[in-house]
Amino acid sequence: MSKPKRYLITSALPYANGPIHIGHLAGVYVPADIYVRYLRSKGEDVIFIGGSDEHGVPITIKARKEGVKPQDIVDKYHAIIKKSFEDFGISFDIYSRTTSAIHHKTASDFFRKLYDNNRFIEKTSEQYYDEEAHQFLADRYITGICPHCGNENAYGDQCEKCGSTLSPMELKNPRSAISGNTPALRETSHWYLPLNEYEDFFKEWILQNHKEWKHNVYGQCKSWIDLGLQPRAVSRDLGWGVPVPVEGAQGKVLYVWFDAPIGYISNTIELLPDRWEKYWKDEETKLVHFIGKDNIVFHCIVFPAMLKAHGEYILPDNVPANEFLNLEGDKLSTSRNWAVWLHEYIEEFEDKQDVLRYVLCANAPETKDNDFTWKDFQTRNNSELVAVLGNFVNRALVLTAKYFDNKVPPINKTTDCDNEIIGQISEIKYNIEESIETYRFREALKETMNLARLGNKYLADTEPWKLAKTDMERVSTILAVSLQICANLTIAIEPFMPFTAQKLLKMLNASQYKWSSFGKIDLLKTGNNLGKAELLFDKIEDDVITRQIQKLEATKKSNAVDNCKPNVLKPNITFDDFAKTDIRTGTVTDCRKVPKSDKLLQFTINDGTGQRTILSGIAQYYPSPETLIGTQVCFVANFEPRKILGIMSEGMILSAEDTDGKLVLIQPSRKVQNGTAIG
Ligand code: B3M
Ligand code: ZN
Repeated sequence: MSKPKRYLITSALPYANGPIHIGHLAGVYVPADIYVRYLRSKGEDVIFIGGSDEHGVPITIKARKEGVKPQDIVDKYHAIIKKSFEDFGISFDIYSRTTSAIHHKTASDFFRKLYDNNRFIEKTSEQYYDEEAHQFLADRYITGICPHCGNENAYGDQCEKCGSTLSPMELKNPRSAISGNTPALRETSHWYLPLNEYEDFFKEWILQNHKEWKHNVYGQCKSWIDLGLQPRAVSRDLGWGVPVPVEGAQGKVLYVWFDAPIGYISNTIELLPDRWEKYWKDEETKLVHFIGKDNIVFHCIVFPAMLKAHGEYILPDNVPANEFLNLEGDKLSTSRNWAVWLHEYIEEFEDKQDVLRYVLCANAPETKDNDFTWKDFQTRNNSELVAVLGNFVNRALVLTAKYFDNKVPPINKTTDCDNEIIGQISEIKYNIEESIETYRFREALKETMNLARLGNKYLADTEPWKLAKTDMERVSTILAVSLQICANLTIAIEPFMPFTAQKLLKMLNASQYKWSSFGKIDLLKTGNNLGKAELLFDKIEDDVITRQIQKLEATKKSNAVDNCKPNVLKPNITFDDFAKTDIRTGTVTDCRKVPKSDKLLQFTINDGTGQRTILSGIAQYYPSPETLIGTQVCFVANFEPRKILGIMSEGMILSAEDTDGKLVLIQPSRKVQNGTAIG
């Protein structure tokens, strides 16, 4: 398209059924944020839309498991996710949610318009119904035997054991996950978007006119189109979502993938109630969706078909979807807790948001799946951020403090070497622009670091510390040019590392520059005082990395144990079997971390007859163990004593594991005598 008048940038709305991790950041939010910050720096008219996706079956399943309402689940995770984005500087203009009243109205009106214009087809089919729970069962709510591998606990949409995609009708011996009963088949009718009618349009719009889209995106679209597009149901029988605004459609809601992308529109309306249409309905707006590869079909085919069916909206100019990020060689997984959670990272690496942003961008899964390893994280921090960027800035500032009383010296004696360096700044600027504008953020970041490399090389070649004895005019020029490179760096790094850019600006005693100033060497005024030089980055030591790796190893071990645990109830036992276990109550008289262990707490328990020591592997869930002193716990008193890390543990404290794998102590609901038998 010719130069756009304005930009509308969206990033996938994460499901509010869990916190977010590095995979989300690397795949979607860091690239989107880089793009947006760059456009803002260029003075473009841009809005950045985000929000939580709060409908859909997984949220209802989680709520049911936890015995709470779906609204409680989304309230909890929306807040956690929103905070993570703020912590990492993802600069949304709005971060809203699909349970908002504006969204319900927008999605409902959108459906109604398509309905009124006969854009849907209505079809009746048989679906499983739970007669005890009085509801139709979403695919995930039906379990049964996988026809391919015999797994007894396959879901109606997928077998997690062999990975096959299933439909509920294929399951042998289907059961309702709600009541456990065999479901009945009942007729139900739904509305379908006839994607098949748009096939010619997609052939032209994507296959002909968007050959510039990333290979992975274009390739996925092409294979969908080549396979032939099918009508897609846009409603579901479910009690959680946007109600279908049609008479007689009680108990039906819009399918989550119908309402969620409309969330981009709703959130724009919420942000700009009077001006939102300019962004969505004017051909001179450039709309870009940042997403992960699993969302490609919805953003390139389903949502555009919806927008086209509506008729008033523009279509995306690009959908630069990324591939997936793995962690230490394994697929990131929420259910297996195989992730680096952002809310945990920020606690453990306070003020190192930019280090993670940097590593995730430098290693972004732009063209293929990529791996995040803690070793690589450490290396990139120590030998790139500290040794290249931090080192250059520090040398320029420290030398200026030493020779020029911390004031910007004049450029008064240039040589070819200076001029060549100055020329290269503009070249780097051009390379960064070209890369960002074609969504090659890794390349852009590499070029940005080249600016710091250039600075280091310049100082190494000219050696101002040696010239200080003989030629202060040269020293003045070299340090002035170096400081101007630092000022240029604040512009270059801002999209990638906004916190560091601010820190550096403060050290230079300057305020933020626009992109148009990039390449100039008079950004800092001669004679101006600089601020205090601090280190931009600190070295990350081995023990910090070892601790993170150990944490993952512990996860791996506990996953292996979980996998061995049968999914079904254990065989019956007699009362005599049970009576062998001596479970009692006791009061915690002391509780502390076991040195050199991340997992273990050492309890001292008053068991009614005296004090006993018991170790329990729950340290990570009770970060302030001293608060447990005075509370009562339940423990197995006749558990064979054993020595762990040199400490004799005399029993086992009872705890339960909740759905996200966290352990919680079992405690009497009111105080009872110490040593009381449980049974
Ligand atoms: N919530 C899926 C996901 O988080 C979905 C994206 C919606 S974007 C409109 O990957
Ligand atoms: Zn299977």
